[in-house]
Amino acid sequence: QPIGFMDSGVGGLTVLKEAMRQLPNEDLIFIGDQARLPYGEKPAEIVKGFAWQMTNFLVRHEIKALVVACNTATAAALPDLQAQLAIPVIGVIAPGSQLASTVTKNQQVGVIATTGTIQSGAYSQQLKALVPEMTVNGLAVPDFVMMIEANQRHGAAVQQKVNQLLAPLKMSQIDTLILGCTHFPLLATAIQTAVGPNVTLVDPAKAAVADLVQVLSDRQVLADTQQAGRLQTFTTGQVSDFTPIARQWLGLPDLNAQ
Ligand code: DGN
Repeated sequence: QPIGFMDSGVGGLTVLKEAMRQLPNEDLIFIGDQARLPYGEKPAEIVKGFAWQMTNFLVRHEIKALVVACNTATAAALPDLQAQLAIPVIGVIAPGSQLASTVTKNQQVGVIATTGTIQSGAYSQQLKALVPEMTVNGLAVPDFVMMIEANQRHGAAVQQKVNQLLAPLKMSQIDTLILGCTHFPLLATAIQTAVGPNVTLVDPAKAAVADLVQVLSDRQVLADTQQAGRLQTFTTGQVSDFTPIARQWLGLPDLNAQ
C-alpha cells in the first residue's frame, strides 16, 4: 500500500524528496493541486475543502498513511483529517516546531509562511507550548510561492526580491528560521543569503518524515526492504508546469506527471 502526499503545488515535493531518502522501499503517491494554487491566501474553510478533495483522491488509491505536505492545509485541516480518517495523518507544523525548539539557542525563532499559516497562529502556539518563553516572529511571504512555481529560484533579481521581502526579519534577534511553507526549501539558498550565516534554517520535512517512519514502524506496516519503492505523481494543473520542477528537484529523468 502506498503513502499519500498532498500539497497545493510543487512545494510538497520537498517533503516527498525527504520521504524518498528516508523510505526508499515505500510506494509513494503525490498530488499537487496546482489548478487551485495558491492555498495560502484563501480562507481556511476553503482550504479545508480542497484538502479533503485531495485526500479523497489519495484514499481511493488505498494509501496506508497520509502526509499533509502543506503548512496551510495542515493549519486548516489536520485535526479534522486526523479525526475522520482511520489511517495515520502527519502534518508538517508540529514536527517543524519540535525541530526548531531543539535548534534555537536564544529562544527567538522566525517563521516564514503563507498568510493563512501565519494568521492561524499554529506555529506560535506549538512553539510556545514546547518552550513558553519562546519569542516567535512570523512573517507572511506569499510572493515566494509564485516565484517558486514559476521556477524562479536563482539569480540576482531573485536574490534582490528575497532580500527585500525578508528585510523585516533583520530587525529581530532570531537565530533560527522555520521554512513554514513546503515550497520554501526550493528557495533555501537565496533565503540563507538574505538572512545571513548566523540564522539556521529549519525545514520541517525532515522531522515530519521521521515522524512518519516512526508511525509506520509502530504499526508494523513498513514496506518490505527487498522492494524498491515506486513513485506516482499527479497534478490537477498543467503537467508542463509541474514536470520540469519535479524532475530537477527530485533528480528523476523519467518522472511522469499525470
Ligand atoms: N506549500 C503550501 C504550504 O506549505 O503552506 C502553500 C503554498 C500555497 O498554496 N500558497
